[in-house]
Amino acid sequence: MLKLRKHALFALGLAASTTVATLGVAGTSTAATRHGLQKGLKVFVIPKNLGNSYFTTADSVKTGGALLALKQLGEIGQETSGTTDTPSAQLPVIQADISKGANALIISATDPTALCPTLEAAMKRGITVVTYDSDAPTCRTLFVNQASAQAIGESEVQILAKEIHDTGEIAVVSAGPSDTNQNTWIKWMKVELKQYPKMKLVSVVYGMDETSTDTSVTQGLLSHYPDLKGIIAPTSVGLPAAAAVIDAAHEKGKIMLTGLATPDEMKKYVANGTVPEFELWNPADLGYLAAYAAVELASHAITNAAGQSFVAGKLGKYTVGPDHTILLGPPYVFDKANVNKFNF
Ligand code: RAM
Repeated sequence: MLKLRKHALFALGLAASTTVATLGVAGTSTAATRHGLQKGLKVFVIPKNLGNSYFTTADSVKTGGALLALKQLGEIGQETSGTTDTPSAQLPVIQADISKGANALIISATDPTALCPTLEAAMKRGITVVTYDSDAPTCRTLFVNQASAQAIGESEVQILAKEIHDTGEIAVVSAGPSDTNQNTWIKWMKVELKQYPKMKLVSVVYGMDETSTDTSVTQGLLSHYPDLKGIIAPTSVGLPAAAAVIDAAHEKGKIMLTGLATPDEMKKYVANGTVPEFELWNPADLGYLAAYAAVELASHAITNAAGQSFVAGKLGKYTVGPDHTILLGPPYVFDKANVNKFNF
């Protein structure tokens, strides 16, 4: 079993981000000249859907995300997507971005395969395809992974197990049914659950990263499973929505909850005990790193082969690992003692 650790360095990195970012700007432009990164590239950042604050943080200039890195590198960056977490909403946007002359696409995939014919055609035309947050493993140049999927799946189960004393019925409130990231984490949760024979996963429901759907599927779980003891919501929209339902139903303490979400959305639920612990990574760093990787690849400064490395501005040096993947870092556990130190 993976041991849960709190990563002091991560916290330090966030606290120090303003200073480091300032230094990073100067370092970046030098690196750009030295390594011959192209400027003026058209780069589209395509989250699963628009209006999700996790992606706003990952992508925006003001949060230090993907569009800031693109601006610093002299590229033309734009965030585009559909309004629902589905491949049918995301696909036409990707196709439109390609027609607009994209040099690179940075995508959080709503499906591991449905986007592939379009993405493969794009790569044949020389467009760099980088996935971030959620992968399409067979049809991209590189995946920028926020944290090991195995570590996320295992640690989510471990947190809930601690809260319900390893016993009882549990459910998962996920995002879209074909989202690669949530489905991979759930796969690892199921593996980890084998270590907890008294915990039974009774249902996986899909809230579509929409507060209203997350709310109704969580209410549905409460009425269908009167003995439910715990919920894991590995989605930043689902976890606060599920927490609000548990609060309103006065199930606090009877049904324990954990998952993945941004600290700002969870502070009140950590303070009132509804969600004692949850996890995430730094979404802005994820977007920033993905943007650097896309520009490095589109400029042919690196290839996607294991061992290739580059300096991602303020974040420092990253190296391509196995399966054409770059790893941002370990997941971070938030609780009462640390959650108020974060502002995103
Ligand atoms: C939602 C999205 C995203 C996921 C986070 C934790 O914002 O589903 O893909 O990584 O939650």
